Amino acid sequence: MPYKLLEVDKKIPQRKNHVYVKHCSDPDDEIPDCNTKTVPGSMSERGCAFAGVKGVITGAIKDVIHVVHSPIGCTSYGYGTKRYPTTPDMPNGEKFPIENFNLKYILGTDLQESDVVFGGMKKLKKSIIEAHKEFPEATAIYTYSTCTTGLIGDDLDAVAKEASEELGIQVVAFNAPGFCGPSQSKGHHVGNLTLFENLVGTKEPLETTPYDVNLIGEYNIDGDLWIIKEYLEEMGINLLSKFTGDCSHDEICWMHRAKLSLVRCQRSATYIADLIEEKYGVPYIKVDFFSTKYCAENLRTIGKYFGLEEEAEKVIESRMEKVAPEIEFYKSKLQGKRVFIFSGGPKSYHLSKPLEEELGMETVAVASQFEHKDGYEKMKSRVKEGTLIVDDPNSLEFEEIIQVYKPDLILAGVKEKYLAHKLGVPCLLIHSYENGPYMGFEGFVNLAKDMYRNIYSPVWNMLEFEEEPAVGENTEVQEDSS
Ligand code: CFM
Repeated sequence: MPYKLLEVDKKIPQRKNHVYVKHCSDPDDEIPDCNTKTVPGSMSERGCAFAGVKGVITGAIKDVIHVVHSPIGCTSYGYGTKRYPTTPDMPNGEKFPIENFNLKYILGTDLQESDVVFGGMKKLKKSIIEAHKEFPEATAIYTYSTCTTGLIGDDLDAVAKEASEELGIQVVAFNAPGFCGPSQSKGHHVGNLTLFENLVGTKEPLETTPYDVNLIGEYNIDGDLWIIKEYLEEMGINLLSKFTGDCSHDEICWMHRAKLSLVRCQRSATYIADLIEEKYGVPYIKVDFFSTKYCAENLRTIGKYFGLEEEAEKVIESRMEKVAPEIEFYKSKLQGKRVFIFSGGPKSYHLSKPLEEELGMETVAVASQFEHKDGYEKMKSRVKEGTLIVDDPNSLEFEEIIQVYKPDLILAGVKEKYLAHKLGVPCLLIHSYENGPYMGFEGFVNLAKDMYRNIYSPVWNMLEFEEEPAVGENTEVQEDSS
C-alpha cells in the first residue's frame, strides 16, 4: 500500500503521488513526487523563486542595498521577510552605521504599465544610482528580476555592469523571476550560483588561521547562528565566512580560503559548497545542530576533523549540564503528544526524530513545501512506519491531516498557524520561530518550552466546536473544466 490518497485528493487526482504513507517493505526510493510545479488550482503554501533568492539567500547580508526590479508588490513582499538579525560588526573591526540594515530597508523600481510596454531598464539604472546616493555606506548593490521584468526581458546584467562602472562599487544582478522554477528552491540555486560566480575568489581575507571554516546555509533565524558560533569559537574554530547569516558582502568574496565548509541547510546551500570544493578544493561536511544529540554528534565530527576532540567534549559537557534537567521536565510534559511538522523541507527531518527520542513525542505526519528527492529520502528514513509524508500540501489537505491524524501540536508557518488555530490545534512557527533561537542545546530547550506553552495554554479549553464535519463534507472542489 504505497500511497494513501487523502479524501480531498479524490477530487484532485494529480495530487495522488504527492501523498505517501511510510511502509517499511517499500524500497527506499519510494517517496512522494516532489520538486515539480504545483498542481494548478491547488492552494499551495510555497514561495516563488524571487522569495528563494531575496527572502532566503541574500536577505541576511547586512551591508548591501537590495533593489527589486518589479511593480511595488514584490518589493513590499520582499521587505523584512525573515527574522534574521545582524550585528553591525564588519570584518575589518569597524561598525556598519545602520543597525539591522538588511531588515530595515528594501528599495524597488515601482514599475508602471508604461515601463512594461517600453522596457524598464532605464528606470532600474536610475533607481540604482538613487539608491547609492541614499546609502553611500553600502558595500554593494544587489538587484533582482521578478516575474514582470523577467517576462518583458529586461537585461539586469547589462544594467548592473553599467551602473557598477559608473558608481565604482559592485552591482550584482540576481535573475530568478518568480516563475523560473516550481518553488523558492529554484531561487536558492540561482542565489548560490550568482554569488559564487560574482563574488567568491575576488578578495583575500584580512587574516587567516589553521582553523578557518565557512558556515554555509545558516541564516541566523532568531539568533541560531550566534549559538553555533559560540560553540565553534569555544572550540578554537574561526568562522571565516558565514553564508549568509549576519554576513557581510566581503566575507562571501573570500570563502575560497577556508579549510573546511560546514553545510547547515543542505537544501538551500549545498550548491555553493560543491562549487567551492570543485574549483578551490575546500572540502565540506553536512552538519545538523538541531537537538542535543545531533548537535553533540556534529560538534564531535568537526572536532575530529581539526584535532580538537577535547575542546568539543568540553563544549558538549558544559551545555548538557545546563540543559539536561530542563529537557527532562519538558519530556515529562510532552510525552506522547502527537506532532505534525510542516516546514520548507529540511526542518521536517531535522526535528522528527529528536522530538521522539529526546522529548517522547510522536511524529504522526511530516510535510514539505519544496524538498527534493534526497530530502524526502532522509525524511522517510527518520520517521516510523505509518507516518504520513506529504509534498506541497494545500489548505484542504492540511485540514484533513488535522482531522485524520489528530495532532496535539503543529510546527508550521504563519500561513498555516491561524487556520490551525481556527480548527482548535496549537501551531508553533517553525520557520521564523516564536521565542528562539531553536538550534543548539539551549535552542532545543527554547523549542521544548514553546511547545509546552502552546499545548498547555488554557485557551484551548475555552473552544467549543459543533460536531466535527466528516472529512471532505465541507469541501468544495471545482471540477476541472479543461
Ligand atoms: Fe533551509 Fe532555512 Fe529550511 Fe530554507 Fe525556508 Fe527557513 Fe524552512 Mo522557512 S533556508 S530550507 S527556504 S532550513 S525560510 S531558515 S524555515 S522554509 S525548512
